[in-house]
Amino acid sequence: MDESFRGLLTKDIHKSKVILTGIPFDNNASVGKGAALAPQRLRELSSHLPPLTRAGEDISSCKIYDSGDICYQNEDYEAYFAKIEKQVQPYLALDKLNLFIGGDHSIAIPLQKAFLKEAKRRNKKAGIIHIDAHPDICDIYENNKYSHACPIKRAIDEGFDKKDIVLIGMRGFELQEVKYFKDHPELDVYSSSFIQENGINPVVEKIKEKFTDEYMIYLSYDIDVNDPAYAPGTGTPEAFGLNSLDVLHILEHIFKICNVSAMDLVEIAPPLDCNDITSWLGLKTVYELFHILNQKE
Ligand SMILES: [Mn+2]
Repeated sequence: MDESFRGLLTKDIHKSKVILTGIPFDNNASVGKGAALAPQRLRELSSHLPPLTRAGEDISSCKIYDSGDICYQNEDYEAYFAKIEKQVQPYLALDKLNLFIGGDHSIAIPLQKAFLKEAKRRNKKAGIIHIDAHPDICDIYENNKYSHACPIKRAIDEGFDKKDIVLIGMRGFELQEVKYFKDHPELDVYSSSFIQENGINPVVEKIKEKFTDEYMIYLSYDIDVNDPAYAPGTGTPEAFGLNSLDVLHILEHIFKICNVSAMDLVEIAPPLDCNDITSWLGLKTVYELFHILNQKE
């Protein structure tokens, strides 16, 4: 196997624009498992990928520092998440894009906690843009408060302001989540049907208006926001989703508008995939975003 991230890797963290960390953990996925294998599979596939965008733009000046994986060693979830939080904290303190490859969505729990701490240290407001078929705002799911159905609720418990959270692509809910939205209209929630009917512009305008320069953004990208036709390799496929170009365009706008200092890419499950379609989608999407990063300088 050739080198991963062809032409993009650097061993010098200070020369990097992106710090990549794998979090191979899927114990908190409720239906299909397999997301723990995504960091390895994406690295493998990346060795076949030239450093170019879909328009042929050269992204090779976007250097990536690969910090490796934070592995689960059968400790309890609280201890594992504390370990993640501790290990990523110094990376978040650097002025880079931190890209975390999961893993199921529960890995966002310690990441968002560490991110909030870093935002406070920088005297910035912390926002979350959650792009997913599911709101993940359950207080507890299958008796597990660390379930992949809970990270947005945990983020609110940690101190994120509800009005600083935007949920995009929603279409699969639990009853308790529908009730939570009724009780908390300050949360911005965009369904996949809304985007299908109105296009992405109203969402982009809202993000522009809400997330001014005083914010730093945690962007959470669950691959299942894409329709299962585009992303079949995921544990909780949800019908009636967005097409992959609409999702990419939303992400590109977010990168242009906001200071995205941390991003996760979660719920890609290679064992459930078909010809690596879903892994390729995730990988090629982040390459497009690296190009936006290059343009921002
Ligand atoms: Mn989801």
